[in-house]
Amino acid sequence: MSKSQEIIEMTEKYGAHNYHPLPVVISRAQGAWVWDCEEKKYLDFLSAYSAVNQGHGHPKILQALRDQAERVTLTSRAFHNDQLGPFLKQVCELADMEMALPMNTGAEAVETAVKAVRKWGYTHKKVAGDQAEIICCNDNFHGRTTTVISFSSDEQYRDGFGPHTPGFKLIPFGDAEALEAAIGPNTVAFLVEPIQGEAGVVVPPEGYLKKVREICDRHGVLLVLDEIQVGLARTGKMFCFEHDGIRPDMLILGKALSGGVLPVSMVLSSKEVLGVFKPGDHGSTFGGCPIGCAVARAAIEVLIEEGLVQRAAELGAKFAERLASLRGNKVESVRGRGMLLAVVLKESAGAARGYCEQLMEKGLLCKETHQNVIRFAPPLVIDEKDLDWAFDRIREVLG
Ligand code: IF1
Repeated sequence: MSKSQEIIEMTEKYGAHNYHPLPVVISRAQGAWVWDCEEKKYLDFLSAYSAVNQGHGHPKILQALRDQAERVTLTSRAFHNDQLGPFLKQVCELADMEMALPMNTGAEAVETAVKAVRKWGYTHKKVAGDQAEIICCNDNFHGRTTTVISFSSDEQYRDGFGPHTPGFKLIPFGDAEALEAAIGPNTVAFLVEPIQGEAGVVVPPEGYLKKVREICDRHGVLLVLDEIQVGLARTGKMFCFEHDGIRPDMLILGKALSGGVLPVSMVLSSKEVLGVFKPGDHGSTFGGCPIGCAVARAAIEVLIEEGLVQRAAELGAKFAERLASLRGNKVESVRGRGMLLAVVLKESAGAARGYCEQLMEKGLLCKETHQNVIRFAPPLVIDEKDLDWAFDRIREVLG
């Protein structure tokens, strides 16, 4: 039995079966490439769901990790540490926000956002106790905690995990009129992904966020954008909302904030909104830890120094055009923005999973989402010639 096979069996035997991964065991990685236990090499076309925008094993980020590991890794927030202040300042300036609150995983940051807008609703909008309502979209993905799945529209994510947290209302994604109709006196926020990732890289109609911004303003509703997957250069802008020329009231970041090295997430907003948290209201043992902050500071510098925003825009536009040329027997359409792309398969083509397995055999790692969509999201540092190589493999399988 191969080492990889042995590891897969061990993982299946001792691990809960909450995933169905492709049968590849990654043991090391560099840039856009990963190697399995038998030293077979694969091109990473998922980037850990856009967490590894800066590429695997980035030397600058790893150096920050090593340096900080030697100094101090964790202090808790009972004391200050010398990495947190500079990190908060850097991200606030990057996003042009007044205040930030660091957490670890994306779902925790979404939970933090929910708590902040609810409390803002009670203290500033004068909503009656426990009546605050948050509007979200069908087919959203914001994480896996019990409150976050309470506003999922996906039965698999919700069923069997109740009782669910009340206070959420769902509307169709991309429909500004539906938002206006759903807003009531107790609505405190609209939480939305600028592009729905898990739903299958669904880009809303042109002008959607502009209309949403205007509606939220008119009703005194906070616009909260979950940019955990689409933020930080992935779509060809530092933040996806820049495509629409608007600004959110609250921004949620995660994944690539640490370049995929440690779980670092964050909620950014105004002093008015994040100011609702008083000492003791909220926290996290690891949130804002010096090692996370040091790594994230380096990860953000890499995005800027290496021009990864521009790179995502240019390489993404080219690659999208090439993918579009594959439309035909199997490929129905191509969608996405920057380097967050997806091909939608025709119903007659069969399940996306099988194509991901074929691509894996050829050395290209992609992941299906739902039955008929394959997402393409390589690290933004990928070489152009590696993109050419990937395209040839994709054409062999989907052309
Ligand atoms: C898994 C999906 C992607 C996210 C947005 C919050 C979170 C996520 C927009 C929560 C996380 C991850 C979770 C991961 C797979 C991946 C995913 F397929 F599940 F939906 F990317 F599309 N908001 N997305 O995309 O962040 O708590 O995980 O740090 O296996 O569940 P987290």
